Amino acid sequence: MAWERTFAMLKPDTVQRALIGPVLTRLEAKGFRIAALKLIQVSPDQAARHYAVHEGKPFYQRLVQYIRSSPVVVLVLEAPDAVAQLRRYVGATKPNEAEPGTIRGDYGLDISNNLIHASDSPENAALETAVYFTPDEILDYRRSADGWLVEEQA
Ligand code: FUP
Repeated sequence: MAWERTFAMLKPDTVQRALIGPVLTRLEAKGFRIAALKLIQVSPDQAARHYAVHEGKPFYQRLVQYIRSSPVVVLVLEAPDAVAQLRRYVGATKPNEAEPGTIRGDYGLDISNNLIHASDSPENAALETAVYFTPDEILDYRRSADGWLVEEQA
């Protein structure tokens, strides 16, 4: 399985609840390689681009307001099959459907304050990455442990 990139955001509730460290620890422990990482305040333009797919839905305004209510951490993560792997690890959107062991299942109670966003396809990962990162901010490197995580080298 080829290594691919995905995009993730540690949302305002993660930052405000001082859970950046625990969530990053889990992502690293799972094996994701961090290709880019920064703490930012989402701009109105970035919020509109990120959530364009939800424009017009009843929760859209609340979503945009929420994502701008605190700094967030944006990340580009790499792994074999990274998009699907991260979605599984994040857990379901609805808190009562997020399995224990997932990030949302272990840390969250609410559909809006659900800790982390993860792209749902490689195409959306590329689009969302471009909302928050310039190409030079995404680093191409290998870790010595990558060969212990998966037999096939990145
Ligand atoms: P997810 O991919 O699991 O992050 O969920 P979606 O892309 O479907 O939704 C994006 C965000 O909108 C979710 F993180 C939470 C919010 N949302 C609501 O607040 N109400 C809804 O009914 C659906 C989504």
